[in-house]
Amino acid sequence: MVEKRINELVEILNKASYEYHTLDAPTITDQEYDDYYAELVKLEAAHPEFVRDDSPTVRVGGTIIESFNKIVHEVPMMSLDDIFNDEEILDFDEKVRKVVEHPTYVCELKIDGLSVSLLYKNGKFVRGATRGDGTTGEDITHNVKTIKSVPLSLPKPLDIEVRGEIYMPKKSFTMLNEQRRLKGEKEFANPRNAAAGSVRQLDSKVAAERNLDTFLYHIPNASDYGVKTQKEALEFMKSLNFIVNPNIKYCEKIEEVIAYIKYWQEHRDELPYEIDGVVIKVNDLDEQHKLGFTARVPKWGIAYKFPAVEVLTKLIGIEFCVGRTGKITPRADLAPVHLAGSIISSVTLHNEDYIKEKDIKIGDVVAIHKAGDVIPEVVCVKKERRTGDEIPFVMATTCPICGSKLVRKETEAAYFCLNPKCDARKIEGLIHYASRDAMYLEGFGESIVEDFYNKGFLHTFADYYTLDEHKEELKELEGFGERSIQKLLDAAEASKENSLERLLFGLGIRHVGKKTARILAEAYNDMDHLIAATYDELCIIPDIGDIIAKSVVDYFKDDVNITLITRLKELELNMTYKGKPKELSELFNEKTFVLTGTLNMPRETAKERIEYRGGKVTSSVTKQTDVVVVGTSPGSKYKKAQELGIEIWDEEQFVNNLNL
Ligand code: 3B8
Repeated sequence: MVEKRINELVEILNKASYEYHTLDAPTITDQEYDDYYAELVKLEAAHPEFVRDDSPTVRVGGTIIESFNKIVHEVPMMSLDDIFNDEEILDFDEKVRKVVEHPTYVCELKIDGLSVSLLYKNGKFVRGATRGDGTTGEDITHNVKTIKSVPLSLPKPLDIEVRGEIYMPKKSFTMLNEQRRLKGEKEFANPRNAAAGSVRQLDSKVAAERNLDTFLYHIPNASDYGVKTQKEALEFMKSLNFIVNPNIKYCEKIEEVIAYIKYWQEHRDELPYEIDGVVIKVNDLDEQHKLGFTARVPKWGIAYKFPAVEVLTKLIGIEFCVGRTGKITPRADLAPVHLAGSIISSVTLHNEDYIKEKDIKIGDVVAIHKAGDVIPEVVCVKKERRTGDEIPFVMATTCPICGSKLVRKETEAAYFCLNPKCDARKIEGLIHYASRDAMYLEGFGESIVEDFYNKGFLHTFADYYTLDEHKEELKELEGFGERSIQKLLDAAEASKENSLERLLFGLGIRHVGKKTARILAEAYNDMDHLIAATYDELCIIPDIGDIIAKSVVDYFKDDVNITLITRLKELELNMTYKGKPKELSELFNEKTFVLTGTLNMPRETAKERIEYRGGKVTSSVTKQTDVVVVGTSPGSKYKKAQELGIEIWDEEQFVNNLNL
């Protein structure tokens, strides 16, 4: 009885998971899925003897291995030769034609992930392995099992190996890095590294949380299954419930191949995952066989790599920027160049050591690159392009803004301006106070803050809350109207309600980052208690070391700071801790939103913000809707949401929830 029900549940859940993750066409609701799943968990716990290898409960991970076992690939797992331009495509075609009279090709997107081999015995998934050096790879079965689109059992009891790519979708990558940033962990440079890092985990729980996905593109012994072409191989894998990339193209002529490459080079940004080129394969397997392999690579396929997201430009000069802590950062001015969709005219050079290490001189031709969403940086100097007229870099000795002498701190590679009255430091401090992670004064961007500072409206944090005194003068400024000014005033007013940790972070106390601010707010609950805290007391708090403790005590010892805080209190800023906000993901991740009525925020922005946090926005209210965000004068959707008992947020609540 129980065994039968377990079998039934596994079948239902695996089918639902396939429809959801592979076909992107669910037939049951999340709630139904969760109910079946809960029933299965319960039965499995009571009857471990009936737990199936392909039970969806294995997807949550939990298997921890001690080290990676080596495996030997039955058929070597080769890579492809890279080519970079049209001429090389024609060369490839010509070489193929020497062996095959009328070749036809299949083009596939070249997914930027890591290669994986999946092995099935009698239709059951038995092993996942990395490519490694092509002969020997590593056993990553425990992690592969957590990837929801990898079938644990096939519709036919086959012995088969399939190969493809494991990758991390762009959205998952962005979310993962956002979480890591919040936790103060090192961010991944790009989705590829994030995916590689995830399958290299010994504990499969980590991989299970990473939202990895797959595309399969190769069957080593395809002809054993009656498959005659690469196109059929892809279709065959699809029929076995694997995810095959839908953007493949069968090409009769090499011109079509070239057109396909051109198309995807221009449209790659629209894909929800990263590609780094296009793979071209001779379609017919007999013809592939005739062409054979070199010692390293197949002769029947090739990888066209998109131009590296790297350009050359001239470094015109080096300027020094002053941060709010007084830290001086050298910045390169560049002759403006197009790079991965934007125009770059400057790039940070971090510090003196960085410049010396890369041997950067003014007037050099430098290579600039940008990986994914990451900030552009100098890859290297093209020394062969030097003329002898380049000017050596000399670190500034005085602050470019206030002229005070710079000090190099022993523990850091950076120089600092120690003048607390330095305009640059003050402006940076004001910008920081208003920033998203601090007090979040929406609308107060860098240039507005700087402008207001220079006009004399904004010198201390308290001035943000008395800007209405300058309303008439502000209206005179270019680009400001009644409405835009009111918005700024409203944003300042709204920020008064923020929980204590935002204020603590915004104040810019040395060594008090976002995480520390939260720890302090949680420990002391309100500002007055924190002000009264002693050094010894602070040191007892977990994660607060003596450097932070000293810095906090010093900050509150300074009368200037106490006067400021008293003033902020008079202005009715909240100075208490309002409790733990929910995790980002809980509120938005995988939730379906409907927006209705008029929102102050542009709809596109609202949509982007929801999607950025892992939610999606649909247009009509159904039982699948999780949250309806309601603006002013909402229509029938609001009514429907009420009828269906769906969670409803007004705009204020929405903004609060966004703003964690
Ligand atoms: C043979 C075929 C290597 C590959 C291949 O999207 C071989 O086909 C290979 F020896 O690496 N990254 C693809 C991708 C990669 C490969 C491939 N097809 N679509 C990819």
